[in-house]
Amino acid sequence: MARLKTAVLISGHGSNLQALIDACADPAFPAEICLVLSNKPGAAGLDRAKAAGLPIKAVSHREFADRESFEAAVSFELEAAGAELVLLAGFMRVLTEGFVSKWQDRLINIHPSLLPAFPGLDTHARALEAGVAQAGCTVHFVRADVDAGPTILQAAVSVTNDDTEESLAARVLEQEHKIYPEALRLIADGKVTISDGKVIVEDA
Ligand code: 4DW
Ligand code: GAR
Repeated sequence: MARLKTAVLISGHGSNLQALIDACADPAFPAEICLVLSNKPGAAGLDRAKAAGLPIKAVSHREFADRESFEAAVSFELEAAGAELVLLAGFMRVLTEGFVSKWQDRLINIHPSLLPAFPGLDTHARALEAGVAQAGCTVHFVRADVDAGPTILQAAVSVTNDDTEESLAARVLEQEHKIYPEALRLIADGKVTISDGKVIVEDA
């Protein structure tokens, strides 16, 4: 069967991208990466993609007058690459309603907290400050409201007494690297549907 053509949007380090690259390296995996696009031309993730022999594009938001024209350029590249699904992996530009509706239900993000807890930045510091016993990460469909949208998968990690922001972030990131490829597999296998604003995962 044809593999689902997936584009990955990044801004930085790209460790989640690497997990996705590693998963897609298995010819039996139901998705393939057709493009890695960064809004930051120097993003380390672009080197990871290049090393894996994947098509890359840098579309610097700084070269556009407004978000809409930046997003039009991003959509152009996604369509040229034949993307059927778009994964945000540490992509740091807010996407407006126009882009989100164009890619409605084909646009996914990973966030380093158990949403709806701790949306936004500095999630680990805020989780520690709040004294939660469980932290984690969420793969979700993207909506115009940031860090909102139907949840596809979550993984929890226990917070320990001696956790720091760094130690907690590292344990959560390990889980991110598991659930993002897992979510991609479920989507590519056609096992993820949205009903009444909530995700239904077949066989889950
Ligand atoms: C996210 C939310 C806000 C900013 C950056 C990232 C989370 C993931 C995400 C990226 N783009 C998105 C989402 C999302 O969940 N929903 C939508 N689009 N619609 C953020 O505030 N970024 C600012 C810039 C930061 C920078 O360039 O370093 C910004 O002004 O866009
Ligand atoms: C990841 O922890 C991801 O969940 C987070 O940025 C990091 C990117 O790391 N995303 C957000 O905070 C979105 N709001 P990576 O570049 O190594 O994949």
